[in-house]
Amino acid sequence: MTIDRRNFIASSGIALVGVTQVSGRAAFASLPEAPTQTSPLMQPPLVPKSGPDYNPVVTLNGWTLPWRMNGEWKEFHLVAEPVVREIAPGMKAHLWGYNGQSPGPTIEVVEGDKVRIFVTNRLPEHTTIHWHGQILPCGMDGVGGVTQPQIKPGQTFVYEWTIHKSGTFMYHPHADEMVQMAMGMMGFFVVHPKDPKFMRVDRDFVFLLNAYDIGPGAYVPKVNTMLEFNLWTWNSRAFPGIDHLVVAKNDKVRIRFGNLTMTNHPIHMHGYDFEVTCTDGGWTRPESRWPEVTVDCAVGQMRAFDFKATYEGDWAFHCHKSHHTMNAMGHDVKTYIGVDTDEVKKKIDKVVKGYMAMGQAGMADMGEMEMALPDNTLPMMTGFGQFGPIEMGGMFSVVKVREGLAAGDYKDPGWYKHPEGTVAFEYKGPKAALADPPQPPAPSKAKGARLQDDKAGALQSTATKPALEVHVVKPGSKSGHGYH
Ligand SMILES: [Cu+2]
Repeated sequence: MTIDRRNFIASSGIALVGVTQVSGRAAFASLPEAPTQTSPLMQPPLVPKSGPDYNPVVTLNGWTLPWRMNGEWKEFHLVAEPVVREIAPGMKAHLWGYNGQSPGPTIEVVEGDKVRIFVTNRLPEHTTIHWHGQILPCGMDGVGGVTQPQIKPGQTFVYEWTIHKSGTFMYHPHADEMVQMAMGMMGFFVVHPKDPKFMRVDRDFVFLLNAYDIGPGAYVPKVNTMLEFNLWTWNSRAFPGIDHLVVAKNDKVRIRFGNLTMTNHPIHMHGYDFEVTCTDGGWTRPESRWPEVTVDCAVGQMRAFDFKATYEGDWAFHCHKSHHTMNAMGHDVKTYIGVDTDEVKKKIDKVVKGYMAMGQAGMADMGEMEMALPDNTLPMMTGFGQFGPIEMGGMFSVVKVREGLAAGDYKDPGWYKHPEGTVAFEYKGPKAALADPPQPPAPSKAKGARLQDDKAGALQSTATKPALEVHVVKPGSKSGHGYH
């Protein structure tokens, strides 16, 4: 069936706006195609085939939304819908997103473009889209109740505006926000400068910082969580599922990110200093820039930094909050440093088979152990590099700088081959006499261990004289660790 303009506008809920007031409100013969993406892996950048030239961005573990030209309008079609997202190999989450993925596809346009974005709602509840950072007519701002009615399930709304400025933006719902963002609804929005030479780089990576609270073995995020998130992700992926950032030596590189979690993230890159060149407010003035190796990205902010890839290597790139570089299990583990857990293990093993006392000498052993986990659960820290376990999770990746990569080659080049004599090494000469390090005070004489756990509760009555407190580590137990 062909939809004429009158029917279309009425059915899409924008009948209240006078048609003559909006010059671009042309007749729509049909909705643009709404491509979907099933792969959680990085898709090749979308090189522009017409219009102004620009270097397209690369979305970590994501993709760019194709568009069609309709007269002078660039038309996109976003579909808000339930999706299944692989957070990392071994764990899938049932989220809400756009066009088959969470986050939704990256939208790329050029300063001065006339943009028309169709938004179809296939969620079980209403939604809207807010175009974070864009200068646009107030009625296109996407705030449910304030600038438009909510988009009900089954409805399609149309957003139209002329793109005023280039820069780094995002989109997200402004309807039932806590739930919809906790479920993964968000996407990146990049506007390239009209002048192809302005601030041009060779490689331009984008991702959104997001977080989930998904219990071990579960598939759906707890949407009422305010601070106690247990999965810290970039584009809904946790290490080791996050793409490496592959760049050629001497490339001009930009990394852009936006924060839609409920806490700040100090994003740190090894091996380089960089300068923040863009925020969601626009390009920073050159005289306002200074060198950094860590840039904090507050909630609802976006940052882009630039550097020249002078130094070859595998450079760690991560959030500097160390509990944001671990996955769900780590949040329930207590401190055992300096505790002799052998006796306790024997006792607990009678109640909880296979109980492991972890962390007597720190927790590094968890990076390597093959622990039995519930289905659909990521280990707390994991991943192997060329020198052993990486002991990371969450918001962690590696910037791989290599000589001689072709432009547009984003394939993983493997681990860096260090030139001889440039890797830290073990000293094997004579040992120095060192004083014994101080020890924490020994616990008072133990006759038994006090066990703190529902299942171990029965044991507690038989155990006498509590001496050391042991928490049985099992999936699903919840221990608060305060504000993030
Ligand atoms: Cu963080």
